[in-house]
Amino acid sequence: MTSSNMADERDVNKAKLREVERTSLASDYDPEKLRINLLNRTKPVVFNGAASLWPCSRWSPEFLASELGDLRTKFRFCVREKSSSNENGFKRAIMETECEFEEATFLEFVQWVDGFSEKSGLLSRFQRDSYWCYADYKYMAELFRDFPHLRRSVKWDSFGFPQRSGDESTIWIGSAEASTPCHVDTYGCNLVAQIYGQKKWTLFPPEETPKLYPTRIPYEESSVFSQVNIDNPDLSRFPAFASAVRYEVTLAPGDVLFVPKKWWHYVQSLDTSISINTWIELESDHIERVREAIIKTLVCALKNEEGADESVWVNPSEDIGTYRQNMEYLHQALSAVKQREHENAERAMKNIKEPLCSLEETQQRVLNEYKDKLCTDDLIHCITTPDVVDLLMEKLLGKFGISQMCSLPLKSSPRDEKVCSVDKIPSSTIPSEGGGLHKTSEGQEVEKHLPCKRKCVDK
Ligand SMILES: O=C(O)CCC(=O)C(=O)O
Repeated sequence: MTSSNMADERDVNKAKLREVERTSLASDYDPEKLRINLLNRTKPVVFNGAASLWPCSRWSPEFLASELGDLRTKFRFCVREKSSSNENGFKRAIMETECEFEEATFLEFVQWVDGFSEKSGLLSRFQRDSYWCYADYKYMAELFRDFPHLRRSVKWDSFGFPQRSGDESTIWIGSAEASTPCHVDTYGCNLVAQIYGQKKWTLFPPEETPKLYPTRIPYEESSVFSQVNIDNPDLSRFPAFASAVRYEVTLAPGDVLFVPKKWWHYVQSLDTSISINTWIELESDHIERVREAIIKTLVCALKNEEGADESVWVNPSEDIGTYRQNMEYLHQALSAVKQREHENAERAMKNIKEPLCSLEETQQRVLNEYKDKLCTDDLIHCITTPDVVDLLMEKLLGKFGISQMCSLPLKSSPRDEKVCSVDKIPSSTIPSEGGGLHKTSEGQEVEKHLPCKRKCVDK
C-alpha cells in the first residue's frame, strides 16, 4: 500500500468515526424522567462521573481481593495477538471458545497482574507477557452471594431504577488488553458503570448490522457475534465493513454509558479494569425470545447432528438443551407473546371498563389452549415455506459467489422464467431453464435442463 493510499484509508475511517455524546447529570434532574428518556433513546450517551459517588466507586482489584478472601472464580485467558495471520496477513476475530480457563482467588489474580507469578497459584501457568486475563460476565447475585454488602454498593436509582442493585448487575474484572469480541445483545438495553481503570468501547448502530457479518457460531443465547476482527479487518472477506459507521468512547472511573437496544459493541480494557452493568428488559424482549428460541433449536439440532464438539461451537457461559427442551422453550416463548397479546387487549378494554377475567385466568387459558401444539412438523413447515427456502438458497448461492456471476433466476415461479444472460456465463456449462440446448458466448451447446431430482428411469 502506498503512503497516499494509507492516507486515503485514514480519511475514510475518520469519515465513518463518530464520537459518543457526553453529558452530566444536572443537580436538579428527575431520575424518573431520565429513565423514560433513556428508554426512548436510540443513540449511546455517557454520563460523566455519574457513578463516582456510589459506594462501589472505591473498589479496586486489591479491595475485592481482601473482601472476597478464599472465594474462587473462573478466569478467561487469551494469548495476546492470538491466531496466526491468514494468507492476506489478517487475523481472525478471536472468540471466547478459543480461550483457556482457570479458577483462582482475586488475590491470585492481583498477584498475576502484578507479575508475581509464583504467588498466583494455578494462574502461574499463563506467562504474564503472553496472555491477558478476564473474569467477565459474572452475575453479582451469584459471585457475591455471600457478600450482600458488596451487592448493596451498586445503585442504579440515580438512573430511575431504584429497585436495581448488584442483584440485577453483572461485573467484569480484567487485566489490560482483556476484551470482549464484537457482538450485539438481543435483549434489552444496557447501563454500564466504569468503576476502576479505563475501557474503550467501539459501538456500531443497528443499521450497520449487515456490514458486521453476523454469526451464531459460537452459539450463545442472546449474543450475535461479528465475524470481523475490528482491530484488523480483512476487507477482502468483509468488504462492507469498510463503510460501517462506528462510535468510540473511552470510559474513565465514574462514567456511566447507556447502550441502546441492538447496538453492536467491542470492548477493550486499556488498564486493569472493573466495570459493572445492568441490562434493562424491554417490551420487545418477548418477541426476541421467540427468535432466539428458533435459532437455538435449529443451531443445536444441526450441530448435534453433525456430531460437533460442543467446546468448539457453544460459548463457555452457555448451556444448551436437548431438542425436546429447546422445543419446549420455543413453545413457552410463543405462549408468553400470546399472553402479552391477551394482556394488552385486556388493558385496552379496561379503559372502556368492561368486566374481565384475571391475569391468572388468562395465563391458564393460554397455556391450556396452546399445550402440546408445537411440534417438529410445525418447524419443518415454516422452514420449508418457499419464501424461506428461496432466502436460504440465495444466501448459500451467495456463499459460492454464484449470485454475482450470473443472473440465474433465483425463484422458480413461471413469471420468473428468464434465460441466463449468456455473456455472463463462464465457458463452463452452466445450464439454464426452459429445456433443450442453447449456446454459450463461446458457441458451445449446453444442456438447458438442470438435472431433475427424480431420475428418469427407462421403462
Ligand atoms: O465490558 C466488556 O468487556 C463487555 C461488556 C458487554 O458486552 C456488555 O455490557 O454488554
